[in-house]
Amino acid sequence: MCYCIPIIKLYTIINNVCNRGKEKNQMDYTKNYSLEGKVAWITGASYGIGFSIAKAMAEAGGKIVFNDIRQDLVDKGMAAYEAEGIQAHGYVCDVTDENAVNQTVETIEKEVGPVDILVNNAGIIKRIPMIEMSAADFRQVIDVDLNAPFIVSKAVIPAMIKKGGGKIINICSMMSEFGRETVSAYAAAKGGLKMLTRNIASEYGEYNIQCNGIGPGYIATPQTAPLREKQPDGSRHPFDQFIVSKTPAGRWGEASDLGGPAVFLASAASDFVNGQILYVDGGIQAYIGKQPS
Ligand code: NAP
Ligand code: GCO
Repeated sequence: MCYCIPIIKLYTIINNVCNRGKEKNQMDYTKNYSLEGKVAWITGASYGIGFSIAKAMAEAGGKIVFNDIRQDLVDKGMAAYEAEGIQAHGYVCDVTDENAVNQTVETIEKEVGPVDILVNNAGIIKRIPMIEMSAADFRQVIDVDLNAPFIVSKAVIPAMIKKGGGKIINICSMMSEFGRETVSAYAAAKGGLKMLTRNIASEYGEYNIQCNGIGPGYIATPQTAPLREKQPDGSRHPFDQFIVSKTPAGRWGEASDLGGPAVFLASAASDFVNGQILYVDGGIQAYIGKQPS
């Protein structure tokens, strides 16, 4: 009498039961990172870091909203999202204009739904030695990089309170911690943005709103293109060589490197994470740097 058939059957049954349990655990685990049905507004996300964060949030199930300062740029952004198979909602809005922001929030709430996840991504930099920088230029950087995250966060928090919670992610910077030549306004803004992040976390945590920051290291986007430009003799920009030598990962970051950390901070998986700045910098802040050869 061959006993192998019942043994194989028994093994198959036990195997299925164990795998079902594993699949269920996997399902539960990924559920925590899902943004299914959440409205995510990533400011200034026609391209660059904002676009990559939006793409990752769409892949996690989020409904994507973005804005830019001109209709032609919004149209370009919409086409870029469509090319990725993402049905985004794009609006013309200068994030430094409080009336425009409040109007845009009203329109988003009507057309898409209340904002569940806000990513204050829009930002500019002006690289000018401080004593040569005009007060107007300094103010403009502070306006976009610090005042705007205040304005937009203030506009979306009431609906988040009403809804029982929300997520705010401020795109900070290594310059939230360090200075360097020519970026005084930017460092002041990003340092302030770190503390605004901590204050929103402190003031609105009781409403189940988590406010955290992401501090990208040096990322290859249009904003840092001048720091990576080839020299007239075809050699790499000195700053490019400097950054790569200071980064244990030995490379510039890609905008896509920020997608996963952003989805984590936007999801239920980070519901007890509040007021933190998550640095995504390839290890640059941990590293004293390689001895020059
Ligand atoms: P980027 O390529 O220059 O893109 C910035 C985006 O912000 C653009 O879409 C821009 O739109 C938009 N924007 C600027 N001012 C705006 C305003 N007043 N209203 C609405 N949108 C506005 O920059 P990025 O490298 O992707 O950086 C995105 C964020 O990450 C910024 O906050 C930046 O400070 C931060 N960051 C970047 C790095 C890096 O290495 N790249 C590192 C750390 C932090 P327009 O095209 O219309 O100007
Ligand atoms: C610069 C760069 C940096 C990066 C980024 C680093 O001129 O030093 O633009 O500021 O953009 O903010 O985290």
